[in-house]
Amino acid sequence: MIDEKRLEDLKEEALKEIRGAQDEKGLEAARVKFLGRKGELTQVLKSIAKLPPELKPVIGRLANQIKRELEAALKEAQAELKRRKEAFLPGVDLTLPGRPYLLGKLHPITQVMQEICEIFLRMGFSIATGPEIELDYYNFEALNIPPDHPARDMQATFYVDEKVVLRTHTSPIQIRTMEREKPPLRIIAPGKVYRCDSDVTHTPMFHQIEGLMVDREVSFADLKGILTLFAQETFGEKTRVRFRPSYFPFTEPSVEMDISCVICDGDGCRVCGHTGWLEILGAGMVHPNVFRSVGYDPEEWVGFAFGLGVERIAMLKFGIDDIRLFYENHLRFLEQF
Ligand code: 2NL
Repeated sequence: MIDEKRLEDLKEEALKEIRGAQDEKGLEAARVKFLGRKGELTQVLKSIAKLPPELKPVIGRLANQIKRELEAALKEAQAELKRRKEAFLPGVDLTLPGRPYLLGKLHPITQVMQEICEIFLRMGFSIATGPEIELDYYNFEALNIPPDHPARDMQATFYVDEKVVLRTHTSPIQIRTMEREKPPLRIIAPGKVYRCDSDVTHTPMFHQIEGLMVDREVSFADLKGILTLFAQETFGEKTRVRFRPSYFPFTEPSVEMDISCVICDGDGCRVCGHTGWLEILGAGMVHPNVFRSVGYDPEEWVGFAFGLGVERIAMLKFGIDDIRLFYENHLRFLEQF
């Protein structure tokens, strides 16, 4: 005798076979097995007539409901098989998971370089560029660097030949720009520079940003104001600065600018050598001889210039004590920024 339990079991068994069918043949077999002319559910439906009258409505309703459910499951399984067939391309498995999409990011030095450039762009400077392989003239002579100056020493400069060097700073960009354009001028010159030097704080290639402002009335106060703003935008508005007298052949007077230590805020620590201060750039008023070499009249034009090392700023910003980490291409290091 059929009862409700037996019908439910039949339904579960049928659903399992319908949903588990791997192809149309398997699905048709499942249909015949349960819903065919001699199918198991069909048999049940036929036998309802022989049931005692009080059981007929209950079993009959349940059996018909199960029949409808199985028909629906059959239809759904057919549609699924059709979808799978349509998705098939020779040699292509569309059911495989997608490959992970790895996002690249800018190198930390590039990030700091762009950030610094943007600060000066907001202050009205424009970006200038130039060649990395440079004439001795633009790298040294036009910058009032005499032939016996230490910066010309073979130790520091990569020579290509007697007259050609790898630029040791980005100043030649500014010399070329002044040769090309009439004052007033407000430019920054970012780029790669090369020096024969290698230890925890020096790499043979590093990045520099130089700046130059030339006009009829530019003062040392303008230099201090602009560089103070730069320091506060880069290291935070509470940053204090100080200027110490220094020497560069291409500026007079010359200074070096320090900021209050980013680690100890001036109290003194290992990073600032217990002074509370960190040197971050060199600057000064453009030397009259530099103006003469580009054809600007030093009686008419004045200007200030500055130069900074991008790696040094990045090391201070990110708290890194070995410059070489930037160039070893360890993804786990680079991905932190
Ligand atoms: C430093 C010092 C400096 C300049 C760069 C400059 C360029 C021209 C004329 C005059 Cl065309 N000066 N550049 C001036 C002072 C300092 O760099 O220690 N850099 C890392």
